[in-house]
Amino acid sequence: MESNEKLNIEELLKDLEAYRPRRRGWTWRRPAPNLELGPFSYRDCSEPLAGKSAPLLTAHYFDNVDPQPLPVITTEIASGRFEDDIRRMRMAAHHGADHIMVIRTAGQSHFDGLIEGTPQGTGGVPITRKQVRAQRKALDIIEDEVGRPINYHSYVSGVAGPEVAVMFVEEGVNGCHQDPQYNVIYRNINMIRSFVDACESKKILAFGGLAQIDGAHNANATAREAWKVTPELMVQHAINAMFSNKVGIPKGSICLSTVPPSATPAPCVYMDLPYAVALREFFPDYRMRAQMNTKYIESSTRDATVTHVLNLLISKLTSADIQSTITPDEGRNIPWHIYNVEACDTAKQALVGMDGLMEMVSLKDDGPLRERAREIQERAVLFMEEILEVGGYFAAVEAGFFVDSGFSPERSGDGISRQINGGVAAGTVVKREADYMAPVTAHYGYNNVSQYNPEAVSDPASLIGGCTFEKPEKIIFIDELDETDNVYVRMEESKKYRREGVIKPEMEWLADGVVQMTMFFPVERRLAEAAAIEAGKRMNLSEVEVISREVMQEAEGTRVEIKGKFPFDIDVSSLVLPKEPEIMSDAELRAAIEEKPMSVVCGTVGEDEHSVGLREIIDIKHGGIEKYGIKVHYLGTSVPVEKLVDAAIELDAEAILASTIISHDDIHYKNIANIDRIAREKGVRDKLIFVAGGTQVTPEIAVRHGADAGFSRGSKGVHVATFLVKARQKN
Ligand code: Z97
Repeated sequence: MESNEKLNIEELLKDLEAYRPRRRGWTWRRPAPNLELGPFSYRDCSEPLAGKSAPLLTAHYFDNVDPQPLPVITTEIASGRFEDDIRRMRMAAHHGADHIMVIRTAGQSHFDGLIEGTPQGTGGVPITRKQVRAQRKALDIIEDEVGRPINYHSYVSGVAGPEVAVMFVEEGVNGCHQDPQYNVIYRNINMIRSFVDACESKKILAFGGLAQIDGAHNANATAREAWKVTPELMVQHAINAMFSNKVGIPKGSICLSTVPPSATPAPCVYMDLPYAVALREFFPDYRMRAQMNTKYIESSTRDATVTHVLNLLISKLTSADIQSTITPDEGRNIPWHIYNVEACDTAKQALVGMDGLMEMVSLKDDGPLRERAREIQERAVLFMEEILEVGGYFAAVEAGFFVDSGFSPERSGDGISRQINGGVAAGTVVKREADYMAPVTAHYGYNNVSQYNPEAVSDPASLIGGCTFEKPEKIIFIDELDETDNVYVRMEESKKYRREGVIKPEMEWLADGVVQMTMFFPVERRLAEAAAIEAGKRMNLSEVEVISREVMQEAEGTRVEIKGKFPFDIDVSSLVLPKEPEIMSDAELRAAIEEKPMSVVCGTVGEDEHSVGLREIIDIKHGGIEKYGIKVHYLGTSVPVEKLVDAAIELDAEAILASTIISHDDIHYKNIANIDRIAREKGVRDKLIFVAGGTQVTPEIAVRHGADAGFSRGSKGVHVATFLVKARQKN
């Protein structure tokens, strides 16, 4: 696929029935120590992308290098419409994401079985086979484009967990959240059922080579005072990590969350770093996934970004293996394309910016860091001992041990309690019948195959000629079940925006019309919010809502951000595009001047004391033409036009740059014409390049009056330098 070509979703959905994933299992980035890219050396980056990507904004100053940090970078995309999320996945991949999590608040765990088709979710995407297959297929195309494998991820939760796990392995999903404690605590699914199901799920995930992310960090997001649950986080991790490993998932595929339990104005690094260090120390062979703070978060992107960067500092100091990037989106609850992309860039920028940090600093082996880490570990051990004292995990859950906001062993009594015999699907775990048989690959425990054929014990699926893991053609693909709620119906509604050269602004769904605006009103918050909504309505926006506000000063004013829907279509063919100014690269310009030096004379002509505009065009400090090695003779302001021409002759300059700001009686154009005339009279016009500039100068009119080029408002040194070098080449 060419990078200037759109992903064709209709095409993608064709022949899905026959689509098979290319591989199973998770992929880590490959380290590239001592990487040389452009003018720089990097110490802890990964292999650069082999294909297309979107480098950081400032990369154009540095040969457009696009170093990729070592951790896998996650982005969470699940807007409710998987067909639109696919486009966002491509954007995110170009900005450095190689772990795409389809995980939000759809409440998949409330579904009691596998669902089919592509119904639209609210605040998330229902995980169906078709949706998963279409996205994996799209990611296969995207990974070819960026030149790096992309991990696709969702979650194995709820009563249908094992079925979902099977479907994930069949469909080439590469990672998932799987933690029975999540079912128990947050979804009140019966604990016995959850743990039995988890055995089966984990066995399947182990077979498929998926990376598993624990659910412990949810305690942090739920507890009233999140920083106090750090001992419990370790306990929850210990339970799920050891359980998973015993079932067969290798330690290196089990990812624990170094979740930051606090945010500024708390002294958050002082509080969060010991937790991350404690976790690393306790679980040395496991992988660390740096989840971000999602609890103490506001709807300001600035605020969320600073929080994210502080989280990234912890990641750097503790060598996180996977880096999450959810904060700005989750905090604002506006899961929009731009925030996924921005957060991926934030992670890339911060991690690359901290490249090599650990060669210069190290974590102290004594002092508060180790003491605090040790304290969390000790409290975690005590917690575990208490669990044993009350009779084990299930009893401890009943007793409300978990998500209690006390700093264990203190307890506040506000923990979440669930009953051993209660919850969704209680009493559904039954003893296997005597003739039970499970002729499948990857099954937990006894499958009674020998009773049917002793030779099939090592390959139970051979009894049925292979299961869907070996024989994907046995998978039954159900396209759509709901005639009114499916991808085709939705795509029909937005058809014209896909084909007919009509566009609309968009934040998450094609042609959703959503725009965001920032404004400031010199009044207090409530008034400012009301005024912002009124302003939005008068700008023809519908469904106007305030999404963020920040008081600058109670009496002096408030910053308000609104969203609303723009009601018009824009016909692309009706748009007139201004000509793009020609720009040579800095290196090209420097090389051209080095090869053949150039000197110019310049000044503001006539009775005109303006100097700033011309200074900006020439001065090295502001990216003026001096920067490229052009020698500039600046004659000052109110320079008589004749003097400018004489100076050019005397100094053997190649060009005249005349700045002319005052425009009454068209004096600016008259002066341009005068310079041209005098140069002709003196017989030097052919040898000189003559450039005129000023805020009121229209380039075409300047040329009509005798200049070789005119430069108006917005012109920069690089535009003038490019013109000079090209004009000289022509001469
Ligand atoms: C993260 N931002 O990066 P339901 N299982 C586990 C979970 O943690 C979750 C679900 C299932 C977060 C992810 C919150 N976590 C968002 C262990 C969700 C999803 O089907 O929506 O009930 O569960 O980890």
